[in-house]
Formats: sequence, structure tokens, C-alpha cells
Amino acid sequence: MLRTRRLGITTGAAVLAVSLVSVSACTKSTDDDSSTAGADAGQQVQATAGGEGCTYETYNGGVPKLDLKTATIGFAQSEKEANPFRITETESIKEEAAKRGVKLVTTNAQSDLNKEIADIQSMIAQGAKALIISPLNSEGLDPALKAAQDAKVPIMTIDRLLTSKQACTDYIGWIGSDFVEQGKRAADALIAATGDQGEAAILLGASGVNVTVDRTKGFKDQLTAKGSKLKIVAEQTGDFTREKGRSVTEQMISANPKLAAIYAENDEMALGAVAALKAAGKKPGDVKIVTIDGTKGAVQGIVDGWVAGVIESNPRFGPLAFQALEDFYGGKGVAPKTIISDKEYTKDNATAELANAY
Ligand code: GZL
Repeated sequence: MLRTRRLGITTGAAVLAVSLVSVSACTKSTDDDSSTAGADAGQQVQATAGGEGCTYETYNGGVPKLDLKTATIGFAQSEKEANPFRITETESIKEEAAKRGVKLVTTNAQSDLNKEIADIQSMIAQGAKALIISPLNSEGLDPALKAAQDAKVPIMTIDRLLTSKQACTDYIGWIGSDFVEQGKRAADALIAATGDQGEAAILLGASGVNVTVDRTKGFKDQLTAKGSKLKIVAEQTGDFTREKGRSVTEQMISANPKLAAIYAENDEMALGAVAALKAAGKKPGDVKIVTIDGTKGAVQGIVDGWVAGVIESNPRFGPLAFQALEDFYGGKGVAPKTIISDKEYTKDNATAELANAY
């Protein structure tokens, strides 16, 4: 069952480009194709159908129907909120819950997998009847998933994907970015910024996360597809953190004095790299950096000349996550994958678009 929702439909494709001018308008009717022109800027969403929509009746043999106005919903955040991506993601969930009058309880695993498991188990014990989870890793949440299954508490996942688990069995569905596409766009931006020449390094994201795998795959595949002359001389994880991004970059520029380019798999690592370059006496633009997220710090880095390009990874999942829960309990069904669209910041739009960064 493929639900249209104010679509600019790509006919014949399994992917529907959904333009939600105002998410609130879509909570009234998801089949409504009436215009809500003039509404605040919404989100461009691509819904990959990939099978029947999941409902409370079909999920894992059926779970109790909830009224979102009276039930308690839990949100499990994965990483510590030192990263604007995490801060914005949590804010988006809280704001949408408040807008809908939903009772929300939240936890933060502080980047510790065992704590995320305990957080999920404790929210279930406290009476959460449905969960929105941002997984820390793509594997390893099994004890928490089992506790939720045993308690018949359905889970909507956002952000990172539980790669070996099944939609509508282990979790309702997943909302996130196309991370492979992000890597490809980053490669195009780095090729343009460097004139497609010189030595390049990759600051990899955290290991055991599909985001890292996909952003790396997309980047390398695109370099190959474009016959790029960029030479990757180093790649090492910076764990998605600023501190490690800085220390790894210090090592990379020391070992590769001719380094001309860095692909950072998130902005926190990119800003760590900028700090390392500054400490090494480099000038803005000496080393071209392309990064992924869309934080204010990184986009300001474009304005200041330290960063060549930023591919957004949109963390504003709140409206879509609660719309999914509404559709799950309302019987319209939830797609296995919903891909949120990401913008791009360049030297041509960074100043004008800085306000939209997070
Ligand atoms: C992407 C998310 C990534 C961000 C990083 O959905 O999982 O994790 O790009 C964050 O900033 O650490």
C-alpha cells in the first residue's frame, strides 16, 4: 500500500518525492493534496515504499492501539548532546511532542550502548507505550528490542539504521538521510573545490554505524565514477567527535605535509580538523575541507574560508516521527524507510543560508 501525501509523484518509481509544505497540515489528512501554500517552510521527504505500510494490527503480531493524546511516549537519544546534530534532533522530538500534546519521556545514552539498552528498558518499565529510538550503533540493541517486544511496545527508529533487523517486526519503520548520497555529494564538492587534484584524507565516522559505512561508500564510489585524480593517502576514524577529529588531523598533516583535502564524515570532526590546521599555521583554503551535517559552526567555516562545502544531514525528525506514530495507530501504515531530504551549503549560499544551519 503506497500512501500519497501531497506528492510531487515520480510516477512509476518506488520512490515518491513528498513535499510537506507544512507538516501540521499533513496531520489533518495524509491523502490531502490541497495546497497549504504560505505555511512555514516544511520538509522535503522521499518515502521509499518497500512493501506494505506497518500498522498496530500488523506489527509483530499486533500491539494495543494507543491514543497518542493520553499515552506516554519515550525517546531514546544515543550520543551526548555536545554535538548540534544531537541537540537539534532532541529539540525537534520535544517540540513536536509539545505541539501534539503528547506526554514524552526522554533519555540520553551519552554515547554508551549499554546505557542506551538500560535507558530503553527503564522507559518501558516506567510505562512508555511506544518508543522513538535513535540507535547509537547499527547492531547491539537486542536486549532492548526484546524488552520492547515482550511488553508489546512498538519502536520507531530515526537517524541510524538497525541494519540486521526487520521493519514491522523489530521496529515499525526508519526515518533518516540517504547517507550514500551524502557521500557522493561530498565527493563532487571536494572534486570541485580541489580542481580534482592532490592528496586527500578521510575523517571516518564512528565504527559499527551504517552512517559511516554508507558515507564512505558513497564518497569512494563517486570518486571512482568520476575518474577522480584525488589520491586518498589516509583514512582514520575521528569517532564523530571534535576532539578526536583534531588529534587525528594533527597526525595526518604531520605524516602527509602535502595534504590538500579532507573529507570529514561529520561537522564536529571537520571543526576539529580546522583547529588542527590553525595550530599548524595553515591559512584558510590551504586544505580544502568538505563535511556533512549542516551545523552553524561548519557553515560559518565556509564563510570564513576554512571549509569548502557542507552537505546537510537533517536531524529535524520530530514532525515525521510523530506523523509515523499517528499513521501507525490510525491504520494508514508506515513505510519501512522514509528518507529526509538534505540541502547543501556552498561558498555561494553560506552567508544567506547560515540562519538555516543548526
Ligand atoms: C546522522 C547521524 C550522525 C551525524 C553526526 O544521521 O547519525 O551522527 O551526522 C552524529 O554528527 O554523530
